[in-house]
Amino acid sequence: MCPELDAPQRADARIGAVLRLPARSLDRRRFRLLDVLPAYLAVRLADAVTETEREAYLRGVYTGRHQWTANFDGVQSTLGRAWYAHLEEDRVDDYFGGAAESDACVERFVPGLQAKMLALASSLVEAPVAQRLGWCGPGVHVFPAGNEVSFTGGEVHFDTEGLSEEQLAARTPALSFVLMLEPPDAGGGLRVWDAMFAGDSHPREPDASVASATITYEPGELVVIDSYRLHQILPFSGATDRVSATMHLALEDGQWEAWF
Ligand SMILES: O=C(O)CCC(=O)C(=O)O
Ligand SMILES: [Fe+2]
Repeated sequence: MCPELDAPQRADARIGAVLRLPARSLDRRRFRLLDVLPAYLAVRLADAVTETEREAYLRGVYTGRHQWTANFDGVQSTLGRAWYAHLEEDRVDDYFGGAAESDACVERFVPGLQAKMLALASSLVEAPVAQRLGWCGPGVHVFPAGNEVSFTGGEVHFDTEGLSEEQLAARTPALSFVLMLEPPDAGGGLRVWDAMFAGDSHPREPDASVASATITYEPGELVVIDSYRLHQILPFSGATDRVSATMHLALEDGQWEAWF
């Protein structure tokens, strides 16, 4: 294995930097995600989808624009429904009531994307991955150019919203996957910190003594982080929306399950 490392922004990082691998290392089984992830802030898999696939997915996302779900007064939209957004907006009934339609919509406009995300995850965790029963499967985030998230960046957060109190207490293994379909013109990377969930769901940005790294996404790249790791989408500029497919995973009773 010949890992390519993105250096952390402090030399004394307790854990390593970001591990960056070409997609072929997946085929060749030259690394095991679950073994290496604890030692890194994130794992990046370059060219996780072909350029042809990426372009087709992206086109489909925009063809389905009239079916996007607007969240948080339109600062972001999704194709398919995102659990954390519905939870925070008190729209849990819409999430579950609309789950089948959400999946149908993603499959209609971006055929094969959900299966691709599940297959990539399954390949990486080296086990079957099933969609969480009754929940929405993988979906797409659109953060529009020239809108709030582009100016301020996203919230500093953990991806713990889809985990029950029991799962949180047990620190059930949980992973977040982001497949970048279209990065913005500049900025819009993912900042990841050497800081893990410790019970506070509304964390502040750590001070500079906490090591962090910034992932500047390449088109077609898949990024995996531990869902308990602190992270934030950074501000971005230019006229291009930030479009990414997202999926969360948790290991429940020995079975990996996925949702958006
Ligand atoms: O799009 C990204 O880079 C991360 C998205 C994210 O943090 C989330 O969906 O929870
Ligand atoms: Fe997140």
